Amino acid sequence: MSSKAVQDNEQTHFRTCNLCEAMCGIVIKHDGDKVLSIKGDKDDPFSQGYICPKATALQDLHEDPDRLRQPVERTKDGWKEISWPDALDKVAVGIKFVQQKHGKNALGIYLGNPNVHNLGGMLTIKHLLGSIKTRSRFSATSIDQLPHHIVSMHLFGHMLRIPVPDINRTQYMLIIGGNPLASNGSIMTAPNMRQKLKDIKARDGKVVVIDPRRTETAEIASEHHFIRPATDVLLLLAMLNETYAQGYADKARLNNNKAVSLAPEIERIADFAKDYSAESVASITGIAAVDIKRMVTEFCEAPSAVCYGRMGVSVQAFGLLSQYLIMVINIVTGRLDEAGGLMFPKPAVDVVNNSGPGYLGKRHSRVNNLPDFNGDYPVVAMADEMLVEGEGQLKGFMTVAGNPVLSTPNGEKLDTALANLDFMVSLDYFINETSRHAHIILPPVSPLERDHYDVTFNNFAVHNVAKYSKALFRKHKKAKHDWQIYLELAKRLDKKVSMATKVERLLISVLGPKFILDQGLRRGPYKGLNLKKLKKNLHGVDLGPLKPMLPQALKHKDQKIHLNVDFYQADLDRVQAMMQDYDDTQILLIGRRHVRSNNSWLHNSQRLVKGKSRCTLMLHPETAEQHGIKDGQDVRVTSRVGSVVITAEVTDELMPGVVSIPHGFGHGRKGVKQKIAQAHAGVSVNDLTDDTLIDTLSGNAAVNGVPVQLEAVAPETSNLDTTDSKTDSPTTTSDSESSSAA
Ligand SMILES: Nc1nc2c(c(=O)[nH]1)N[C@H]1C(S)=C(S)[C@@H](COP(=O)(O)OP(=O)(O)OC[C@H]3O[C@@H](n4cnc5c(=O)[nH]c(N)nc54)[C@H](O)[C@@H]3O)O[C@H]1N2
Ligand SMILES: Nc1nc2c(c(=O)[nH]1)N[C@H]1C(S)=C(S)[C@@H](COP(=O)(O)OP(=O)(O)OC[C@H]3O[C@@H](n4cnc5c(=O)[nH]c(N)nc54)[C@H](O)[C@@H]3O)O[C@H]1N2
Ligand code: SF4
Ligand SMILES: [Mo]
Repeated sequence: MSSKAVQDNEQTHFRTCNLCEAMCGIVIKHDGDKVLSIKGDKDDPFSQGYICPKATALQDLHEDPDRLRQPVERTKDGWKEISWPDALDKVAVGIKFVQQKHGKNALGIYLGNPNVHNLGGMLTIKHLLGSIKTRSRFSATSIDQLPHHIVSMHLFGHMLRIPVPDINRTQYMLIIGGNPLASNGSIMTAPNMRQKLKDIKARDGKVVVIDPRRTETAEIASEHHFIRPATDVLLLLAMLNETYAQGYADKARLNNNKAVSLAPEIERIADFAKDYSAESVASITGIAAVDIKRMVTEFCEAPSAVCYGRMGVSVQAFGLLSQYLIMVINIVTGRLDEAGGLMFPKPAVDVVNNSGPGYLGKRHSRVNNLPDFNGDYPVVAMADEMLVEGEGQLKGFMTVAGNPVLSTPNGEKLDTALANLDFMVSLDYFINETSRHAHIILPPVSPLERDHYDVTFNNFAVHNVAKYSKALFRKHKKAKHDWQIYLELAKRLDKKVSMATKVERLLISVLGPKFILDQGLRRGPYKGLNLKKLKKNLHGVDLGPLKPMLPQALKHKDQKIHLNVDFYQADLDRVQAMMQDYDDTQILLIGRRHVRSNNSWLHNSQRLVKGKSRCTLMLHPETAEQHGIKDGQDVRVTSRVGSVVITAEVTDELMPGVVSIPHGFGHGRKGVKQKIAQAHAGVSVNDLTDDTLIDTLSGNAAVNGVPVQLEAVAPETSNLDTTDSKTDSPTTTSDSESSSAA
C-alpha cells in the first residue's frame, strides 16, 4: 500500500517531530508522495529551526520496507498477511477466548512509550481499555517517570501537575542523572539543549552535572561530579541538611517563601535529613564534603536556580525518595514557581483538569504484591504474572506501541513467558523482539499519515506554545490509525455500552479524534484558541514564557502543598540499611542514550545506525585493568539474572567501578524481521537488569546501579557464544530463545 500526498501540488509541509519529547518544528519538502528532505523549521516559535539527526528517521520509518502495512498472522508456515476485518475478528475471538475461559484479568495489556507521542492514541485509548475491562495493566511509566507522578500527586494533588525547569531564565541548573544533550530533554520539553545550556553559561550562570559518566552534557557544563550509581539519595539528603545548616532555610527566609507558606508540614523538613552530613555521605557517593557544601552555597546564593533529576535518579532503587528530595530542596530554597526555578507549564489543552489525580497502591500485584499506580501494575511484575500458576494468571496479552522484551528488566524471562501464552496481539509497526510472539500484529499508519498535536509534552514545555500539524500523506483507505484499531476492537468486544459512549465513538469515527482536541482547546485556559486558529498558524502559536501558578495550580481541596512527610520518612530505614551494608567494591551497571537512537525502535534506519557499533560496554581504564580487559575485547557481563558478551570500550568518561551499556539493542533474537537492526544487533542490557531490583516505595524498576561481574573473554570462546550467525555482534548466552515466531 502506498500513501498519497494530501494535495499533490503542495510541496512544503510544516509539522512537529513526534519522536521524542522536544517537539521540534520541521519542514518537509516533498514531491507528491515522495519525501525530499526534512529540515528544522526556523519559523517555529518554540524550536526556531533546531532538529536532531533523528528527524530524518521519520522518512526512513515511512519508507521502511520492513514496516508492516497490513495485519499479519503467525502460522506454522510463517507470517501471512491477512485482511483487516479478518485480523480484527480473530483478535476479538482470541481476547474473548482468554477472558471467558480464565476471567477478564487473565488478559494483560502493556502500553509502550510511543503512545504518549500519538494524538489519536492518547485521546481514545480509554475506549480500548474500557472494552477489554482488565485490571492487568502495565506501561512503560514504571520503568521511567513514575516517581515524578507520585511526588506531584502527593504534593500538588495531581499526577500530571509536574513543574519543569525554567531553563530559559535560570542562573544555576543542577542536573542529576539526566543527559539532555543525548536525550534532548525529558520532563522538560526544550529543543536545542546545547544552546540553552550554553546560554546559561553565557549569562554568567552555572550548569552543574551529577552523573557516573562524564556525558555529552557534562562536557559542556561548568562543573561535573561523578557519583556512585543509586547513591543520589544520600547526596540529596546531605544537600537538604546543608541548606538548613548554612542558614538558607531559616525561619525568616522561609516566611518570605511563597511555596513554603502553602506547605503546612514545612517545619518537619528541618529535621528530615539531620542524620546526613556532607561528611557522612562523601565516601559512598564519591563526592567530597567540601564540594557538596559549596554546591549548596552556590545554589542558594544564585539569583535563580533549579535542581532537576531525570532517568538516572528516577529509575534506581531510591527513585521516589530522590525525586521527593529534589522537589523539597527546590521548595525550601524558594525555587518553586519562581522565574528561573521550577515552574508549572500552562498548556493549551489542560490535561490536569481533564484527568483523575492518580492513586498509589489501591491494589497489589498477585505474585509479588507490588503496588499499582493509577491502575497500572509495575512492569517488573509482568513476567511472573504470566509464569506463576494460579487464579488470576495471565493467559493472554496485548502490547500497544511497546517492546518490553528489550525495554523491561529481565527481558529473557519475559521473552519466555510471552512464548507460552494462549493468545497475544501486538499493535506495532514491526515484527520485533516482543511482537514476534504475537499471534496477530495490527500495524497502524506511519506518523506522516496522521495529524499531530502534543497533548502530553506541552504539559512539560519550558515555554507555552500550541501547534497542530495535519497529516502529510493521506493514508490508504484500508489502512488504520491506532485510534481506529481501538474503536474496531471496542465495537467487537464491548456491545453493552452507554449511550454517551456510543455517541462519542460515533463522533470520533466520523470526525476523527481532532474533534476532542478542538473541545480541549476551547475549554482550555487560552481564550479564542481552537483548532481553526491552530490550522491557520502552520508554525505554531507562541503563548509566552512560564508564569507563576501558585496557589491556583494546586489540586488539593485545601489548595495547599501536602509534603506527606510520614510516607517519605519511612523510606529512610531503607537508606540506613543501604549505607550500613554498602559494598564499594561492587561493579555497578548503568544505562546510556545516544542522540541517534530512540529506545528500541529506530535501529532499522541505516542513517541512524551507520558507523561504529554503539552497543558497547563502557568502562574506566582502571576497572578494565583490574579485570584484565583491553579496549575492543569481548567481555562477559553477568548479573543475578543473566549474562551477555559485549565489546569493551575503555574510556575515562566512566567513573571507576561503573560500567555502562545502552538499552534498546539485542535484535539478534530469532524471528525478528528488521534487517538493518538485525545487522546492528548488539545485546540487550535488560537481559542483565533484574526484575527483583526495584524501588520498593514506588514499584519503579531499577535499571541503574545493577551489580554485575566482569570477565574478559578469550577470542576463541567468544566466537562459540554467538547464537545467531546473522548478527554482527556478540549475543546473549541464554538458550531460551523462543522459536514461536517463524
Ligand atoms: N536520543 C534519544 N533520545 C531520547 C531517548 C532515546 O532513547 N534516545 N529516549 C527518550 C525517553 S523515553 C526518555 S525517558 C528520555 C530520558 O532522558 P534522560 O533522563 O536525559 O536520559 P539518559 O540519557 O538516559 O540520562 C540518564 C543519565 O543518568 C545517568 N545515571 C545513571 N545512573 C545514575 C545514577 O545512579 N545517578 C545519577 N546521578 N546519574 C545516573 C546516566 O549516565 C545518564 O547520563 O530520553 C528521551 N529521548
Ligand atoms: N535498561 C534500560 N531500560 C530502559 C530504559 C533505560 O534507560 N535503561 N529506558 C526506559 C524508558 S524511559 C522507556 S520510555 C522504555 C521504552 O520502552 P517501550 O515503550 O516498551 O519500547 P520502545 O522501544 O519505545 O518501543 C516502542 C514500540 O512501539 C512501536 N511504535 C512506534 N510508534 C508507534 C505508534 O504510533 N503506534 C504503534 N502501535 N506502535 C508504535 C515501535 O515499532 C516499537 O516496537 O524503555 C525503558 N527501558
Ligand atoms: S530532538 Fe530530534 S527526535 Fe526529538 S523532536 Fe527534535 S528532531 Fe525530533
Ligand atoms: Mo522514557
